[in-house]
Amino acid sequence: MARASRRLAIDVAKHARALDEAMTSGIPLPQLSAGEAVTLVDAYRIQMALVEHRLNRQDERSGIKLGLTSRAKAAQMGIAEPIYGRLTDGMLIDDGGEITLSAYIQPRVEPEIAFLLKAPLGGPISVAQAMAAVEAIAPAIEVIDSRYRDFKFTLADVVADNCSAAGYLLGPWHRPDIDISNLGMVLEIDGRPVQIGSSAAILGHPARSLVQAARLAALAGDRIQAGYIVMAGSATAAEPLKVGAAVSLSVETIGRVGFRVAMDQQQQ
Ligand code: 0L1
Ligand code: MG
Repeated sequence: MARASRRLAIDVAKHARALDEAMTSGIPLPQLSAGEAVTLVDAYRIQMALVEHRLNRQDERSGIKLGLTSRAKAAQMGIAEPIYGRLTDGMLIDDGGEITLSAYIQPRVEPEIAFLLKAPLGGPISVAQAMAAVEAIAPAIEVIDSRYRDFKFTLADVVADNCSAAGYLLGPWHRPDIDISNLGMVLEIDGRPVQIGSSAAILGHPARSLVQAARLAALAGDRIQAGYIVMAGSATAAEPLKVGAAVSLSVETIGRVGFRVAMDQQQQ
């Protein structure tokens, strides 16, 4: 007689704790999926529990991020599916500020567009409905960092690791009626362009990231609230960060945002 195959329930708290410890200790982990089968539903449950650790250390929720929303990112990471992560205020880096590499494991930067929401988002919505919920738009940089060794992961691994979320910067805010469908984006390190792209590379239009976010929120067990920041995802492949680097992003029409990596890597 065929035996019904039963999957053992995954230990969500254990995996969330391990990922949180990897972040705080700076010691990366082997992939979760190497040890056991992890579904996407499991992965979003681990992500939620992982972010609870930050919230228990006094962070507050500030928004969400979409990842893997451009072909360049999908090709770089070998995963072609938009993913949903959670942002907290402790991840915010001041525009013009400085970070230390010792606070991260293997950080990279990505050129993005950010939205500030004035209304909640959820369910199946159109681009026009998504844009009606937007208060403002800004050029933005995301700092990503994988808690897995060598930045190697499956879709479920990276979702569990909160989509590699580590930091984000916001440039000047603008009214949302600016046409953001095809804005030139230049990421510079030490004054040299290292990634050049267009906002059109973000799912064809960055507002489509809002539509995807609204769709994925239920799967992620999350609610997208008014007042949230939404990072739309990178227009290009990510660039690794080095000691002393000056990083800036210029987005046509909407301006610049940037920061510096400290020379002295002692954590402040
Ligand atoms: O924000 C992103 O597009 C990255 C999502 C996770 C994949 C990665 O770490 O590169
Ligand atoms: Mg990103």
